[in-house]
Amino acid sequence: MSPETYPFVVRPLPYEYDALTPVLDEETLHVHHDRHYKTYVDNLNNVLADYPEVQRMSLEQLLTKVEKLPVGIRAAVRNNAGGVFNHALYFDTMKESGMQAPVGKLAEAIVQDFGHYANWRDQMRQAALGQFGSGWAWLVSDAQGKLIILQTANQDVPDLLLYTPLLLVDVWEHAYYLQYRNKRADYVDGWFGLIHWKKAERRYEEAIQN
Ligand code: MN3
Repeated sequence: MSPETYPFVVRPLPYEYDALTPVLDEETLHVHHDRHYKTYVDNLNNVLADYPEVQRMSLEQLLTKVEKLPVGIRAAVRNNAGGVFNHALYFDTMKESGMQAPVGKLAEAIVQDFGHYANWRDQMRQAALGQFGSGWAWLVSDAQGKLIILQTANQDVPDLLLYTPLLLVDVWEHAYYLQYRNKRADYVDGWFGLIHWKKAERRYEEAIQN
């Protein structure tokens, strides 16, 4: 993530709206990206509009330096900056289906920490399906390169001072309901085939270098 600051902008999808079919159809991507994600960007900018001293903070700083925020906007910043961060990364770490397996050092780490890709997939799936209500399931790395699966509720992010997010799956109903109705499992199973493993690998390499 580049250190962008206010006013935050909607990042265009790095692929066409029909690129993720049939797992995610065009309508789902338009509604999710153009409306839901955009709303978090707009709301975050609105929240920060009257706080010039906060406008110099990056997205990561807004999410990690809560004590620097005026008390009255902390909850709104947490929810909307989280929504911006999570959605930008979610859309960026998917691609048209093709390569289905992890690569490089990340592939090695998955074997080391989970025994086998299939075990990792099972645990990631359980995290996504087991997240009660709206939220996210994450694969993150700590600074030593240990991989951890996490869940967060709503638009919360993992502790970015401890972890580098590598992958995440949005399990808010808005991510899948148009297409899958209540079948979250079918959506999550499809998501595994959209993972942009090269980008996840790049993020992992950065995580262990820093
Ligand atoms: Mn979403």
